[in-house]
This record gives sequence, structure tokens and C-alpha cells, in this order.
Amino acid sequence: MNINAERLYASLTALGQIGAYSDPDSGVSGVRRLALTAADAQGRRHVVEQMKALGLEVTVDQIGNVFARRRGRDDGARPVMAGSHIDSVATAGRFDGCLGVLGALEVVHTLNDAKHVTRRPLVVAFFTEEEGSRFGTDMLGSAVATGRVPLERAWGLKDAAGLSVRAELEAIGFLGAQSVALAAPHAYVECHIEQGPTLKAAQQDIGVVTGVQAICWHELTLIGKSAHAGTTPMALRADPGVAASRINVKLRELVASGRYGTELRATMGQLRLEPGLVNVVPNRVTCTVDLRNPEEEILARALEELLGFYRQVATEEKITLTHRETARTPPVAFAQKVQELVAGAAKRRGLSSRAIVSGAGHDCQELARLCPAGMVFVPGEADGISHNPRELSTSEQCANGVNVLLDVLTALAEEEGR
Ligand code: HGY
Ligand code: MN
Ligand code: MN
Repeated sequence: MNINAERLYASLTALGQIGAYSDPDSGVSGVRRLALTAADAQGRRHVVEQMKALGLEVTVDQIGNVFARRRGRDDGARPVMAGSHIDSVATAGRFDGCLGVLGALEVVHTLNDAKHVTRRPLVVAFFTEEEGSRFGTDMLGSAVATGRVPLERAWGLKDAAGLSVRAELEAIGFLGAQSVALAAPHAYVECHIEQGPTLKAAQQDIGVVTGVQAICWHELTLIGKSAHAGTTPMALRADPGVAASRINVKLRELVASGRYGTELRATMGQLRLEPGLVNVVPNRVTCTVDLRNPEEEILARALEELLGFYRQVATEEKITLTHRETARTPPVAFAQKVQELVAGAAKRRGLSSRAIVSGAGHDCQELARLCPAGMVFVPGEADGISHNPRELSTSEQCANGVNVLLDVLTALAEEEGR
């Protein structure tokens, strides 16, 4: 059995029209579907419509995760689940997350066309706020569904405008009734773009994902003293803008120093100065730090040094600095069994494949606490750029990944037992 490559790619293009914007920097059409916004709601309704058209039974849980179930021959057996997310960062392409959801729906469509009913039920899912871009912590919906984040805490998270997750779920009509306590599926598989240069550079068709690296996010608030830019001598200043810039340079130094190996990745993605005027020394700065490494021990040591630098720079710049840890996930290893199924399916299809650690966080790492879980990566063009409108995987690359997903899901769905 093969999926319909044209139908899959057309569905990615169609979903990519929802929340589309014309990106001035790259000159291409980007996607902006931040979680629980009107655009995300429209995307959700669009995908739910497709789920129903495929005869799936759709349910929504209390954090807005959506599950679409296809009956199995032995409908009481634990289902095999596949999915990802359809929310996006503000400057996205049309593949991140969407390939996993629409790819799983294409698998269902292919099975329906072939009138093939698997032993176990299949469930296609999309999870809420995987990106963490609006409410500040990533994999939110899948973390709640698998018990890492309590529902009440998730509901209470607020965006920059002070709007809460719960209120926004209600506003878009996706505050579901179903309990968030997800019953463990038999297995979970997610197809996703690699979002990096490795597979393309190595000319590999498929990534057999061994796991995800450790992630830590900080949100910092630096308070100094606003003052006149012209009349205030430098020695009298308490400038949080300089402090934040020193922290950003420190991130680069941590990586370049080699003290933490060669895989440490550090980013200051957000930096807001207030009042943000040309002739006023800022009095308040908020910024974020994203620090990642495949090894927990190395990340912990780097964090240790960074926290020490926060204290040092606050003293030297005569400001106050507070920070909140807004995301913290350990490295996660994916199930050997699923990795072997992915590698075996690629081989049988004459596709090249190699093992790869995921640099990005994914819902799969949350599901891995409940059941055997794994991922299928597909390469991307333009160095696999992602979180950028120029994100691009070709129809063939996507079809290869979803054909492997088809094979892995149908194999898992025939496994014996409850
Ligand atoms: O941040 C991440 O790694 C993912 O895109 N949420
Ligand atoms: Mn993603
Ligand atoms: Mn992403």
C-alpha cells in the first residue's frame, strides 16, 4: 500500500493557507497560527472537518487536544496513536507539526480506500500549544495529557496580553469535556520534518529518531533606572539593556568555550526594552533564554555557570534580575522497537535512513512516558530551515516519511495483546 503523495501535499498546502501572511524578510508566504488564536481555531476546525469526512469519531479534551478514532477489528484493544500539532510559531512554514497530523490522516485515507481495517483502533491526534510561543511553555497539551503539567496550572497560563489558556480555549470553542488523563495507547508514532540540515547533507531519506535533547527555557526580568540618555553620565547608570546584552553575549561564550562540549545550543529569542525610546535609558527589560543539550549533566553544568553570571551581571550593572524557569524537559530516548520498525520500513521501501537525535522538542517525548513511542523524520531543503517561512520539504520527501508512517502504524496495529 502507498499513500497518495499529491493528496498529502495538497492538504499541507491547504492548511498552510490558514493563518497565511506574506513575510517581508523572506518574500514568501509564511504561516502564523499561534495557539488558540482565531487562526489556530480556523485550522482546528479545518482539520476536524477532514477527520469527520474520513469517518473518524472526534473527541476534544479539557486542554483542547483533539483525538480522532478509527475503529479496529478488535475495537477493545488499546489503540495505536499518531499525530503532532497544528499550532505554529509566528513566523512558520507549513510543515512543522502539520506533516504529522495530515500525514496520519493520509494514512487513514489510504486504509479507507483499501478497505483495510487494522486489528487495533487507530487514533489521530493534534495537541494544544506544542510550540509554547504564546503561553510560554512548550508541548503544553501533550504534557497535560500525560501528567507532566497539571491541568489547572495549564489553564492559568497567560499570554503577553494577560489572556489565559482556559479563557482562550472557551473563546474558540475547544474547551472539551473529555478528561485530560489520556489512557495509554499501545504505541505512538509521529512523522515530523527534521528542522535541521543533517539528513539532507547526509543524503538520507528518513531519520530514525533516537530521542530528543534536554531543553531549558528561562524568562528574565531586569529592572534598572530609566534616565536621560544625554545628561546621565555613564557611571551613574543602572542599565538593564546592557545587562541583557551581556547575557546574550555570555550565551555565545558558553557555547564557544568548549567547556560544555560541541552540542550546546543557546538562544535569546525575545528581548523587550521599556520604555523603548531612543533618548531614554531603559528601566525594564524582559528577555528569554533557550538552552539545550543532548546530555542532561552537561546542560545542568552550563545552567550553573549561567545562573552565576546572572548574579554577577546584576551586581556589576547595579540592576535587579529575576528569572523564571518556564520549560524544563530531560533528554528522552524513544522506544527501540519503534526505531527498528521505522528503519525496517525505510529499508523495505528502498529508502536510505540514519539515526538522529531531535534538536527540537516534540509531543512524542511526552507520549513516551505512556507507551512505546518514536518518530519518523523527513529532510528539508535550504539547510532544513524551520520556524521560518522558507521551511520546505518536497512532496517526495513528505511522501517517503508518511509511507514509512503507514507501514509502522499498520505493523503496530496488528500486534497481539490488549
Ligand atoms: O521549541 C521546540 O523545540 C519546539 O518547536 N516546540
Ligand atoms: Mn513541531
Ligand atoms: Mn516548532
